[in-house]
Amino acid sequence: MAAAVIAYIGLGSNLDDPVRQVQTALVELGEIQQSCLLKHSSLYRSAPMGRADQPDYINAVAAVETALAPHELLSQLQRLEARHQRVRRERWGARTLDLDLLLFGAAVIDSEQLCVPHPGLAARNFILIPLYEIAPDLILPDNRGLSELVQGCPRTGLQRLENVDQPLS
Ligand code: A4P
Ligand code: MG
Repeated sequence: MAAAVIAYIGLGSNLDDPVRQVQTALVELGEIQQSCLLKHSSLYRSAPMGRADQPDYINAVAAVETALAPHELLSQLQRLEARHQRVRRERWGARTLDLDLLLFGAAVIDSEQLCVPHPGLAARNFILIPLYEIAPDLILPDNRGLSELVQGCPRTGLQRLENVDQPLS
């Protein structure tokens, strides 16, 4: 693989057997070209952010080593979402699979299609806690330590799932 970077991907699903959607997506992340799946967090159940009248989400975070450029990786993530029959209806509404590019090495990107670090990263417990599980020493591009962010992060509505298959373990 050419010069590779570690990217962190947030996975979320709250429709059509969300645990299975996330487990399958974790396997599929490992099949992306010029990339390999290094680690993933446990699966977590989380109360919905946004509209309250939607099912709970299943969330997880994965670390992928990739030689793709950030926009190429985003395209691959969108192809995967499409394979899970993700239909974009409304912002923050229910979905079969949402894949967010949370971090791409130390890159800071602000283009029309891609904003990295993901703007919701520091404010969402369903991203911070699983990310901390797999990368406790991570420093964000703005030099904030992940551990500091996690300390100030309430765990309200978030529950780690104990008895589900974890594709890499
Ligand atoms: N885009 C820009 N930056 C990125 C990035 N870093 N990663 C663009 C992925 N996409 C990025 O995304 C809209 C556009 O954002 C894409 O075309 C891409 O070019 P989208 O996935 O179609 O839209 P969305 O997901 O409905 O909106 P948004 O604002 O991305 O929502 P979020 O932030 O993904 O939130 N509650 C719980 N508990 N758990 C969840 O996972 N997720 C959401 C969706 C709402 N509530 C949730 C959860
Ligand atoms: Mg999204």
